[in-house]
Amino acid sequence: MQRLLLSIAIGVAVMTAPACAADPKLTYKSVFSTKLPFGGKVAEAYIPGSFDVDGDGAEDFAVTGLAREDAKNTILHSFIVRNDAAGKNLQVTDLGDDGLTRNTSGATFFREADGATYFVLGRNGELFAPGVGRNEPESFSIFSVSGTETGLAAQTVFVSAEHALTASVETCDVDHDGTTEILVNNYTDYQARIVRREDGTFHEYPAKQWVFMLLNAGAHNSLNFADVDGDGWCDMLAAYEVPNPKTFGPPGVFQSFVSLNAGGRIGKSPMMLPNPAFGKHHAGFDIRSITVGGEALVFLTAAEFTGFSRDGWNKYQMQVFRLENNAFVEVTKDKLNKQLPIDYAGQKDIRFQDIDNDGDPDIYLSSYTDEIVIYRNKGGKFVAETVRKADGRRHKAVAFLDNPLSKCPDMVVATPDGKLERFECQ
Ligand SMILES: [Ca+2]
Ligand SMILES: [Ca+2]
Ligand SMILES: [Ca+2]
Ligand SMILES: [Ca+2]
Repeated sequence: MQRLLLSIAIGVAVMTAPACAADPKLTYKSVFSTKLPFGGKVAEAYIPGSFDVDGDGAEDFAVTGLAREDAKNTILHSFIVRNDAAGKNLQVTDLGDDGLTRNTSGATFFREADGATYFVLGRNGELFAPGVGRNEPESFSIFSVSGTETGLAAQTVFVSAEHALTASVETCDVDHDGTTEILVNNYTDYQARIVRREDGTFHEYPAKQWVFMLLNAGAHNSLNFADVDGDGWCDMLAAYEVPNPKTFGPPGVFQSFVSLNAGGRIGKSPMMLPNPAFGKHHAGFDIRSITVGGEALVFLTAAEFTGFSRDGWNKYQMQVFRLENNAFVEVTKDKLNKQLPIDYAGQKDIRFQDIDNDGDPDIYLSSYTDEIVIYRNKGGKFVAETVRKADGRRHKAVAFLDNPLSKCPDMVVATPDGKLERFECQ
């Protein structure tokens, strides 16, 4: 009898073990797809921002594209899309002429204290070489966005008269006065600007009133805000793409740094990130920061530079740093279980979001690789997991969108053939 009970106990243990697995792999089911009217030949699609515009709990998002390399006159439409929580639907709103772009490296949503919600779209006309595409829309636009019964509505409230290659747009209330500062950075004149709403209209200022920056050393492909030291004020993170912008020659000194906010102004003294993984010739792309378990971490994608061509960037990888005694220490091997195969790194490639709904931030790392892979946060270590196998399309544009009716965030994918597909978490 004793042996029989033991057998039953073992049998139960074996049978229940798989069902009790703490964190089964995420699975997604395709529930809807639609064709986007880009109006031109698209080489890549991007999802550069997400935000719950209409306040129904389901995150909405933006879609832009990169025009095909062999179609110099092609400009593309940009869209904001309502992610309908209850239905199997995606409602697409075209941003019209003020959203036309050949490429974009930066876009973001933000909401002011009075509830007004805006979408800022950087419109970058460059086509892989300096000076090309300068006759195309080259600006940035701000749209007032809101929810309606049929989707989202967008109205242009500002178009910059400056003509510069917009490298990024990021937002933060830098000085805590209740008004959001929009930091617009560009490739051509290296003078970043701040745009902010005052008395109901938007005004442009030199960024120096809010941000001391190293402006002349190179193009900041990535400037971001995050509170790295936990004092409640947003700090600035920067990663250089090419430190010699005038010649577009090989980078000489890699610079990637964090500047802390001191009483409403981003400080003068940058805290450099060490970069032991590369030699002299390399560059930083995206740089982001989150706090995990009370510990501030900075994530950087970087690559080695071997020549100014499309094949000139190699050894893409993500590095992780921790702030210790006012200095950054690389902790990549402690925080990532492996390097994902990044073919190309660009803006907004590192995104933090709780993708598996366990309360801890996970990471989606965008790339040109075919699979869709996330890093799941397992006790502070980020472990790679493939959530969609290769299907022959390059998945640059992927977003995980909070949806109160789903088990975990929806996955939305925009593909270079102009399709937009929504997947539900099972
Ligand atoms: Ca919504
Ligand atoms: Ca402010
Ligand atoms: Ca801070
Ligand atoms: Ca999580």
